[in-house]
Amino acid sequence: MRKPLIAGNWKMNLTLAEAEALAKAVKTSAASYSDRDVLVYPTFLQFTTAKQALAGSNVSVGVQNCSAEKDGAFTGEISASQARDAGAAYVLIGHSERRHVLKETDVFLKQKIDRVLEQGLVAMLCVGETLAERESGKAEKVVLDQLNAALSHLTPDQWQKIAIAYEPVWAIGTGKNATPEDAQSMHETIRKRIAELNKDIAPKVRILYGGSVKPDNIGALMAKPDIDGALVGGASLKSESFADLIKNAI
Ligand code: G2H
Repeated sequence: MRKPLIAGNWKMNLTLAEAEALAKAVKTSAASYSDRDVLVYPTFLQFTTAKQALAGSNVSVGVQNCSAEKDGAFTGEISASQARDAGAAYVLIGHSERRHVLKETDVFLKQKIDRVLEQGLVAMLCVGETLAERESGKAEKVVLDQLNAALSHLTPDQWQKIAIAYEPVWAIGTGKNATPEDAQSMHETIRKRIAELNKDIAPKVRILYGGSVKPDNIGALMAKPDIDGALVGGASLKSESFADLIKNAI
């Protein structure tokens, strides 16, 4: 019942010309698949170019972040309404690079979720534990605390516009990834918690895995019942590997 979703997080990479070329390649590679959704997150500066290159395709475009505020004097920020105005369908919220490098807090991320939902966009909330948290047996608590803080106040209608990306911090860009069994276990935990909040919505929410996902490991991850897609960084930057990821995501 949940359509697989493969999302490319381009992070702070690519020139404008490279982003345009990659977007055109993604348009071609996604074209033959109607049974899975494809999404890319360019930088703000590349957003419109990528969006135009993807016009008429089945690929959605999102932004990697937005402000917790509605509008006004917030230099360097972009608002959820500006993201919607530019044609974004998704907003990535709380990526671990923002939680850890930029010190974004759960309270702040909840505000961002509210801004995104006010605009009718899909908020993709990233959650995940550090290696120290996993090794001390706190992984589930950390992830559920992040989930509760950002999402436990949502109404049933708002839940329709939520996706979750579980990204263990120790697996991001490191070449290490959680085993499909470890990832499934956390995804199941997340879905159980959503069911406690809203049992009807829990089977419908897409929970993506992220952290060194590659064409050769996506199949085993996606074979697990609660893994509904992948949020891919490094391997989404090369047209051939992202094409293979889309192909193998089933
Ligand atoms: C995790 C992921 C994409 P990578 O950050 O969000 O990146 O696939 O490079 O680990």
